[in-house]
Amino acid sequence: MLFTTNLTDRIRSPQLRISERARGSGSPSLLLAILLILVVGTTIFVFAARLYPAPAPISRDAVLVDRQYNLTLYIAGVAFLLAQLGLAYTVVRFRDRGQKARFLRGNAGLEILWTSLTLFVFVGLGVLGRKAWADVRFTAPAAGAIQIEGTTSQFVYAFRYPGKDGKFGRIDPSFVSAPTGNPLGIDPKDPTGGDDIVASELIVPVNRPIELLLRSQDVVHNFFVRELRLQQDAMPGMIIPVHFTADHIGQYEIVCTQLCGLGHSNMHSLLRVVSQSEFEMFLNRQAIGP
Ligand SMILES: [Cu+2]
Repeated sequence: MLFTTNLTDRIRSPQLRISERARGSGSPSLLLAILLILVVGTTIFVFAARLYPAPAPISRDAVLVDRQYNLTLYIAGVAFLLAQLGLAYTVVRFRDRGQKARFLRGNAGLEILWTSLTLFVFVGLGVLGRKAWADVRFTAPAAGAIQIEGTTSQFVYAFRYPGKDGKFGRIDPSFVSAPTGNPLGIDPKDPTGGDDIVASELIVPVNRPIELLLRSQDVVHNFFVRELRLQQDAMPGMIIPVHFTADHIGQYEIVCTQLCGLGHSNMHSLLRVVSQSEFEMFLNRQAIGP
């Protein structure tokens, strides 16, 4: 009974409540501020020290993508730094000292300021980035681009070159038969398909524009080459063109970045950027046949 009376008295007395809270510790707010500073410091260190650098770019568009990525990273980095340090300062500065909390109705001017600032930054970055992204998709490839068709299926890539006539043969799903050497279903009666070359790796000459026509035979797959900074889904029923010009001879991995089934993790191929003469040798070798 005594306990109940005491408790009621304490709740009723605001002075008592405030003085009790004043005895609270300031350490949780300090700890939170230190934790925030540590998280910010570690994050900035990881990016600034370039602990996980991307492989060197091998096309002009890849350089544009890197430039855009860095710009976005710097702007987002500054916003992240200011927001987190502001938060750390606020939790310490306005920690509970037993004072009465003040209610603020908000500040319309400030709301308008940071909303329009955010809008400006996002739209601005989008407009600036349109070149890096849209250049390989919505513009025509340079004149004289070599057309290569890239077909994805569970869990392989097949690349088709049009052969000497420069024309791809007609494709019909009813002719698809990997065991008989026709994985893409090229119509045997179409004369333009007789010289088509099908390879499991993408071989391209250096410094020549390539137009890659992406298709899929079954589910959504993806064509991703890190060094080209080019990543594009392949959709069943669609032909999606992308183009690139690789300016460094070498071998680069092509991976599928869509979870396309149980064998997804094994779905990869190679992009071989070779000299013009090596490319011609490859075409001639394939044209003669096995
Ligand atoms: Cu796939």
